[in-house]
Amino acid sequence: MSGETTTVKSVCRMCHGGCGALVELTDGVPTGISGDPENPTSRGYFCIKGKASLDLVSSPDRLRTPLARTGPRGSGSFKPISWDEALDEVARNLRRSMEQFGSESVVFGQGTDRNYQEWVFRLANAIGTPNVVGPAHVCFYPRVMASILTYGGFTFCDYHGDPEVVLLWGSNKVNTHSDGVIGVDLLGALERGSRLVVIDPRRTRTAERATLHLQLKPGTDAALALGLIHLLIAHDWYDEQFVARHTSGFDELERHVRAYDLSTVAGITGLEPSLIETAARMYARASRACIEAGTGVSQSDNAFDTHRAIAALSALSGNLDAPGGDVIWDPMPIEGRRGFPRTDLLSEEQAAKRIGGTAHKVLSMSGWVAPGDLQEAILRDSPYRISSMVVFGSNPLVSHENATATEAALTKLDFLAVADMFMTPTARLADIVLPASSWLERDQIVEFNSYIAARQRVVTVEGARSDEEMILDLARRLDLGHHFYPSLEDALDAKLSGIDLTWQQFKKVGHLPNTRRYRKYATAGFRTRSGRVDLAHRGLEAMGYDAVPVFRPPASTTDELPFVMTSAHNLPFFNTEFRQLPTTSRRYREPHVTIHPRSAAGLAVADGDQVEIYRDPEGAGVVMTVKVSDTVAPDVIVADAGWWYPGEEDIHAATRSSINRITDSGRRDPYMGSSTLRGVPVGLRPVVTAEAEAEKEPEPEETADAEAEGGGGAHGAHSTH
Ligand SMILES: Nc1nc2c(c(=O)[nH]1)N[C@H]1C(S)=C(S)[C@@H](COP(=O)(O)OP(=O)(O)OC[C@H]3O[C@@H](n4cnc5c(=O)[nH]c(N)nc54)[C@H](O)[C@@H]3O)O[C@H]1N2
Ligand SMILES: Nc1nc2c(c(=O)[nH]1)N[C@H]1C(S)=C(S)[C@@H](COP(=O)(O)OP(=O)(O)OC[C@H]3O[C@@H](n4cnc5c(=O)[nH]c(N)nc54)[C@H](O)[C@@H]3O)O[C@H]1N2
Ligand code: SF4
Ligand SMILES: [Mo]
Repeated sequence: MSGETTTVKSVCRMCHGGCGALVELTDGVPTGISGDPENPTSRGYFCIKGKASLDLVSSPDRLRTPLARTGPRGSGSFKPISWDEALDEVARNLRRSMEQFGSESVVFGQGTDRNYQEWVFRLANAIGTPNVVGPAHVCFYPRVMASILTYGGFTFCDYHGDPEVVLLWGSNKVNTHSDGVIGVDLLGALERGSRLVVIDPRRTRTAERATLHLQLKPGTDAALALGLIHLLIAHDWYDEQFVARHTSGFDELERHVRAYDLSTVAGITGLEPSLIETAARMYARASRACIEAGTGVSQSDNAFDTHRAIAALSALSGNLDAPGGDVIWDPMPIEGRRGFPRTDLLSEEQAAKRIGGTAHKVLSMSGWVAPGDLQEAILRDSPYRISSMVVFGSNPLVSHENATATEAALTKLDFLAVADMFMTPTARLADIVLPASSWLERDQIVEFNSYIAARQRVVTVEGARSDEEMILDLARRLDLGHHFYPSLEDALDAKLSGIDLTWQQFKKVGHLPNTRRYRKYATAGFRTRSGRVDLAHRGLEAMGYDAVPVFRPPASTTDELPFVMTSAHNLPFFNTEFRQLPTTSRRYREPHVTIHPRSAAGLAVADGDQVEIYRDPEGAGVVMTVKVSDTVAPDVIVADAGWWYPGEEDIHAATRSSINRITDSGRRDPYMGSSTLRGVPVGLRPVVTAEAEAEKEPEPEETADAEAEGGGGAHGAHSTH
């Protein structure tokens, strides 16, 4: 040991953010990690999850060998096998399913995007199955498809163009970033004077910094969006020239939103009329304004139309593709998300067989299957038998709605393989478990709208492989190698050929910015069929949908289910991840449900008590720890999503606090199949056991959430006892 220290630059992937990372190695072993001050996007920023990265490499829980099931499904009995044996077994089962029941009987599962998603789609297309299931329906795609159908592209807030006003709508980007460290850009814009309007049923730390906080009732966003459109038109606050030249369907939308007058919208959303009007004026009168909409909007049966109404607002206010507004970026000339999946390999006949294709047509256009549709298909063998599934980087037993149906469906499959870094509850159900490498162990091109970057392998964990390598190997075993590349490096070279760099050269460059161009429509029009912004959409109408976005009221509370439950993503975790890492779970050991002081008093519960959240008063609920806080309204509760206990071997014990045990796909968005995960009527009952009494620990002074959002007030509300 020489004690020699080196530093390698890479790009963090503990969330979607992609912060520049400096990894310090001593004798080849990672000993430190920090933000890269030279990274032009993140400029040195690094959060608690980024700092936890090295735990991934050292964690005793990391899977380091492929496993084959030896006991009944879910029993957790596995034996170690070699990579060759494991991949042979996966390939053998996929072949068997394809031969017996057709290619469509093979399904791929993919979680939230991890920069290899396009590989999974390419494998599916090469095999000839149209079925890739994932959380797209409640994550990014309601927003993506609403923008694409309305104005032919996807927009991002142009923070560098200094928006005067930013609408943070069902999104808390300061905590969640995504797509290129948006939180850092947002904070920069605020420092330079942008004013913030937050639309969120929860008073987040970000909301406390806002000029206006519209604390609406969960699930009423579409009514608010239509009401804002109404105000813009009624007050002549819209960009008439833009509307005349570049939109279609204005009159139809105008007639439709007349029903959403100020007092109606105030009644639906629970907001003061004057607050709505002030927000409308502030947004519309600003010369530059953008909207950052998130999963607060996407996780409901009104997801797509709410995003469509928000897209219309951007157009009406004249901020579309304008400086400081909502800008459509041209893709960079690399073979990335668009080209790499090779949709041309999937025949029209096979594409038409996509599960949920007739029920949720717009989601299907994006290539995804909604979990609810897949659960039904598997359990009913309808429209055809689903036989095998390979899951890459997803934990559906915790992340998909309706855990009971998910478990039944996964258990019914003839064959299930799961690629993951850890033994998750989903992996416990698998026949074959494939140990995946972490971001520190990978060569990968990170593709964002505003730049591409090189994530380079820093360290090797013996036994683990990247998903890309697994897919290359599987393709070869299925005689589909000719649709892929001889090696990962060949694939990376091919992806970069459009910018005339090899992977080895790009690693040295590290980061390449995209060029931003405004108002491209002035010469080229919008990339819609009409060439305009479709405020009323004839294509959707022809598919049997409403031409204009509509408001669907959320389910009402009842005497038995008096609370509206919503959720948010936590700062120290990433969806269902990192519950086993010391750095992230040190201070945040249990799932919390935030309850207003008055409601807590009514239930006779205080900070640190356990409550059960239920949908069925007779049935089992989900157990969480109470956090009493007036950051929510008395009839609203906010439950942590994605919770499971890595220490528990039994699947049900491990998922006892997973909120998706009580969500379902009963109320779904007609376009996207989005399930209602936010805005769910629930009941609460205290859990009183002697054990709970004895185990009750004092609440930590500062939660990790408080650390992130800057300390002070919001979550420090005192117990009512
Ligand atoms: N009730 C409720 N449900 C929700 C949400 C909510 O807010 N409320 N949020 C929804 C949203 S937006 C999303 S995106 C989904 C997330 O759903 P998922 O994507 O299923 O969940 P994750 O926890 O992000 O990732 C799952 C697994 O990927 C593994 N993993 C990480 N990196 C890699 C890798 O490189 N390769 C492989 N093979 N495995 C890897 C992790 O160890 C983890 O077990 O959940 C959705 N579900
Ligand atoms: N730290 C961290 N970062 C993450 C993730 C994570 O788990 N942790 N997950 C990643 C993923 S997969 C995604 S999709 C993104 C999501 O990123 P965001 O869209 O920012 O997601 P959330 O923080 O879950 O939700 C945003 C806000 O919606 C609010 N909300 C809840 N219900 C409603 C409602 O009915 N209406 C409105 N208007 N707001 C509502 C919540 O209170 C919350 O503050 O974050 C990504 N980044
Ligand atoms: S914000 Fe995301 S990318 Fe940046 S350091 Fe944190 S986890 Fe890593
Ligand atoms: Mo997501």
